Amino acid sequence: MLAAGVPALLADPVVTIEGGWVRAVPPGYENTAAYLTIRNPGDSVVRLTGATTSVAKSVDPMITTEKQVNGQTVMGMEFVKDLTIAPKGRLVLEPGGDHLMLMGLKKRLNEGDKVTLVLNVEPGNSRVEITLPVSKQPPTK
Ligand SMILES: [Cu+2]
Repeated sequence: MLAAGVPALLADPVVTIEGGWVRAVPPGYENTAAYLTIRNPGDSVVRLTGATTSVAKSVDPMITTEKQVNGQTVMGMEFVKDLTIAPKGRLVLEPGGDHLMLMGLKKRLNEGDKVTLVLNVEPGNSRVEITLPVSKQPPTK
C-alpha cells in the first residue's frame, strides 16, 4: 500500500511485500529487527534505504557478517546504505541474514502487537506503508 501524498505517477506499486514480522524483545532491549520479503516487479533495480516507524528512533538496513577470530566463527551485523532488489527479483529479510534494524525502541514490543513501518524505496523516494505483527519467532504460514 502506498502512503498518502505519493504522486499519481507512482500509483503502480514500486514493490510488493510478502509476509513479515518484527521480533518481540524482552524487557530492557533497546533494539530489534524486522523481517519481510520484498518483490520488485519492475524492470530496473530498486533499493531499500531504510524505514520510519513511531516505535523506534531509527530503522536501517543491515547485513549479517561472519568473521574468523582465533579459529572461531563470529557472527556480526553491519549497517549498509541500502539493500538492492534486482529487476523481477526479491529481497528476503530473515533471521541470520539481511534485516531492518529498529534502534532505540520507544516502547516494549510484545507478542501480538502490531508495528507500522514506512519503507523508503528508491528510485522515486517512494514510501511503502506496511503493518507487521510482533512475534517471538517467524509466524507460520
Ligand atoms: Cu541488526
